[in-house]
Amino acid sequence: MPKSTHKILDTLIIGAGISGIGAAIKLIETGINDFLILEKFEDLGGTWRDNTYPGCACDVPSAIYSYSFAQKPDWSRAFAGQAEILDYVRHTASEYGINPFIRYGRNVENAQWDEKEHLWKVTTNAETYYANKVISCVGYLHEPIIPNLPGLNVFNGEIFHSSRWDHSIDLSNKRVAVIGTGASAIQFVPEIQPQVKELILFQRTPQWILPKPDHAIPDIESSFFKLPFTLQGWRDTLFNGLEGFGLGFRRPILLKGLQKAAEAYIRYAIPDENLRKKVTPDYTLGCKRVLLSSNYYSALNHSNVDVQPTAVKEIKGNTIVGTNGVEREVDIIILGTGFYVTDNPISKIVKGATGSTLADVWQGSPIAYRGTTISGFPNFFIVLGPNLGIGNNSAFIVIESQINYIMSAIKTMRKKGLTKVDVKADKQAAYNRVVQEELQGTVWNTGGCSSYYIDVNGRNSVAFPWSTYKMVELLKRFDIGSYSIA
Ligand code: N01
Repeated sequence: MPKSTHKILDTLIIGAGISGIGAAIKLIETGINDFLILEKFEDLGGTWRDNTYPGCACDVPSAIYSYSFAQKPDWSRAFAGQAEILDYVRHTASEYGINPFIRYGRNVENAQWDEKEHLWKVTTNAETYYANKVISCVGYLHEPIIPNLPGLNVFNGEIFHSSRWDHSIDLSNKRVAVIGTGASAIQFVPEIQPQVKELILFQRTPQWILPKPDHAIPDIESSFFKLPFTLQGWRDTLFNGLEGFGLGFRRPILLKGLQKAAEAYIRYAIPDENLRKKVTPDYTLGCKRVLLSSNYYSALNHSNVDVQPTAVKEIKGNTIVGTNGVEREVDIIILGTGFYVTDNPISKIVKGATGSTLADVWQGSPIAYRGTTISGFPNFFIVLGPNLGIGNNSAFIVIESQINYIMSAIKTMRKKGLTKVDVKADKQAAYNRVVQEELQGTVWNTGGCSSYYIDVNGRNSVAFPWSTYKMVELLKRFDIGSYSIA
């Protein structure tokens, strides 16, 4: 590598959420202290910092919603709330000494690979940084989708997205419309329903929902989990149990029984025949992420709730017009419309060896080798990358598996004195051919729904087609033979 005059870091991490903090902890463990985390906001925590909507909580059991190396025996609930999870992330960052490595208020605007120097030049709104490696930890549920609806930008009332909840707006006695009925909406709808005068839910597609076995965890249970091996044993049990769902996603016939249970739950929870019809999906359970809630359907039964099974056509003044022609005048609109998943904005600013961005190369269909490295983008690692979505288990498992792989790559580079690793295009293509073949029979591809798993080209760029065990195995160690090296 030619000599550069800039201060050069070993690694830059983009994003101080669960992935970024985890990567930093493991870098230090690997003996690398020559790194920084660039965080665009003024606080860490990622999705758990952004999402403060009422009722925001985990839909994965808390016992497995933590790093394997920083387990927490004393969650207050079986499915922890946002504040407790954010506290956990903050506490872990501080316990492992990560805070001094974070540079807040640094929005990455451009990241360019320098083929001569074997360096990434990363430009932010504040400063420019240089590093040999970049680990993107920006997540894929981060950039809110604000739908491009005619009249939305001149709506006369208040409007905000669920992930940017405006707590200064008082919802009491207001006419509130919610657009979107995904994982976020089903959590906040039961919380706001008692406050508002009218709640109009614009539901483009109903979701399959199962009851959520949430409960407060008594002290005695937490004390038990402080005994050696008990928490690990419980984590293993939950992990293996949730893998059963994964098997169903890959062999949809196995989900029939669960779908019957979900149908029975609708019958149990909703007395009104007409409302039942509106909320019953016509696609196979699992095609969209299966949701858990024990209070969403009961909230819909109240007389101040009006479920409109329609997409939204436009906004006229204070009136929302559905594509079915329905018109409802409201004071406030809450967008529960989700995130840019397969068109993550980071792809537009990361430029590889040829100067093309990830977005140029991907053309709407994100693709990576083992979900982590991209040919032509040397020394760039993407956590929660393409085709690693599991939907049935904790995201921590995916994140930690990828961090293992990345740390193994970094150790290999150090051991062999390498300054560049770039996955070979044919290895990347062969891996993804198999991924796509394996996805063919899964519920995500065959279940008859549209979901954020499927990109603009109709390709599934999100789901992982095998078990989580296989993912852990696949990402256990860096396979240098698949890479061009220098
Ligand atoms: O977003 P979504 P979310 N007009 O994409 C609708 C994670 N999460 O924020 O289904 C009208 O699921 C869209 O309709 P349709 C979790 O991974 C985790 O709720 O596309 N409607 C849908 O109903 C989850 O999967 C936790 O037809 C429009 C909704 O908006 C992910 O975040 C908790 C529309 C979007 O649903 C995203 O969840 C919460 C339009 N123009 C969330 N555009 C945990 O507990 C979109 N919609 C860990």
